[in-house]
Amino acid sequence: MSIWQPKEETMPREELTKLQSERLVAQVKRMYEKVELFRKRMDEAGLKPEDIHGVEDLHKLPFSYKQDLRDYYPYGLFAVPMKDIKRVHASSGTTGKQIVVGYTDADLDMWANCFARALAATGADENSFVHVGYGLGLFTGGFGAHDGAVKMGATAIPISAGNTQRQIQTMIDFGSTVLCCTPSYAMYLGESIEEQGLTDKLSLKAGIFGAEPWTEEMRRQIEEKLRLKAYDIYGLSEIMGPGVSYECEYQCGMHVCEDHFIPEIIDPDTCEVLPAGAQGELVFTTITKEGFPLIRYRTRDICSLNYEKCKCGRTHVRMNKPQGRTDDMLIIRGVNVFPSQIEEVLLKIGGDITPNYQIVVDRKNNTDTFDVNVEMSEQMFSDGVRGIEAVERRITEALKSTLGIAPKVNLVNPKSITRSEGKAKRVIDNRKLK
Ligand code: DLL
Repeated sequence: MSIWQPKEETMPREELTKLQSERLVAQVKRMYEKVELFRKRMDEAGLKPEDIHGVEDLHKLPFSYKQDLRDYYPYGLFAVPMKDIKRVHASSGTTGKQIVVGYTDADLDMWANCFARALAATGADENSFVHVGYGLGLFTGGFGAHDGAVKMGATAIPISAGNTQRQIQTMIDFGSTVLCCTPSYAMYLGESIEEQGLTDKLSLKAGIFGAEPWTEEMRRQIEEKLRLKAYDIYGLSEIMGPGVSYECEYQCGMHVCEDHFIPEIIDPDTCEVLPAGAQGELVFTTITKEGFPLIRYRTRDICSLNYEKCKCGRTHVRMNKPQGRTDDMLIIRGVNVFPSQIEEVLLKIGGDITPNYQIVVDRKNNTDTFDVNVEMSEQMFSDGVRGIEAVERRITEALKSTLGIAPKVNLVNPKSITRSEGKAKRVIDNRKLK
């Protein structure tokens, strides 16, 4: 597979650390001058830009949080005049006010190159047809993938998300070779294509899927249904959107574009920086962004970093698949539950059930109720739904042994759980309303 920017992506670690240090020092200085909140936090910590000499001083710098973006909504954290901001994106998230981020020309160019790195890592080149099935709009997914495809010189197909039938027709007629969308939508497309017997008509070689957590088992199923190799890609609006990190052909973690973003793993409770390999909260510092730079941004994503050499030749550190978010974790009857644990169990069971599920949590008589609704397979449905209770019991047992508590499992009809073309909504927590 080719490497899009070999000089940057294979830079020896020593050189990379030097580059990061220079960029960090300059970024801190610029932000101290231009961003009021950052200056205030530095002053409160008794720090001056001159105290930061390189990456070895990173841990001294103050953290930043999603709440900061809400407090300074919409443009209060931008570090350049608005005339230099060429595009804004926004993320609504699942709770709270939307957040806004802005990019200069140089930022957009950097982002396009990062996504092109991810494309090149799948074997894509100027002869590829890149089907952009992420939403094109304020969400960063669509434009990130589109600009990356254009930067590479491939043919971009900016179809955006939604209208499954049109997606399938376009994919077949236009000869899409790389599919970019969320893994849950890829699964949905795969199911629909399989049902219509159109699998043979596809020209797909690779898929670049991200924006939500997904398991290895889901990867296997998507690969089987769409006959492609599925790659993971990670990003978040606050830092850049898709392409902050991406998988290479060895698929053993996602290479972080370390010439632009410095990752750290911290203990979310004590805020202490953890050693390489330890699992904790991912924190990012942008070191080249002009429009909306961030220092030590708390992503809330839980993962670990691997600095070992990768067989692909890239020297950039790999982060493993985020295992969930510190704010995604449900506490049900005192037990920590991550939606990804449930997905893993359902995928392992397979057979009569699909991995389409929704968790519904509520509180009745001061006790948490915990339901997991799972769609049965078309096969089971057409067989007349025999043995439904036995299957529900089997799932309950499997979930209980993984989670430590037993949910009430309800098998529901195929395709009855609402799907969105974007991210899947896996959790309904009605306790928050009470
Ligand atoms: O989801 C950016 C993106 C678009 C990434 C397309 C990849 C592909 P946000 O909407 O701001 O941005 O959501 C960011 O989504 O903090 C993670 O919790 C989650 N996330 C993103 N990629 C992955 C992934 C985009 N590959 C939040 N695996 C992040 C697991 C992911 N979680």
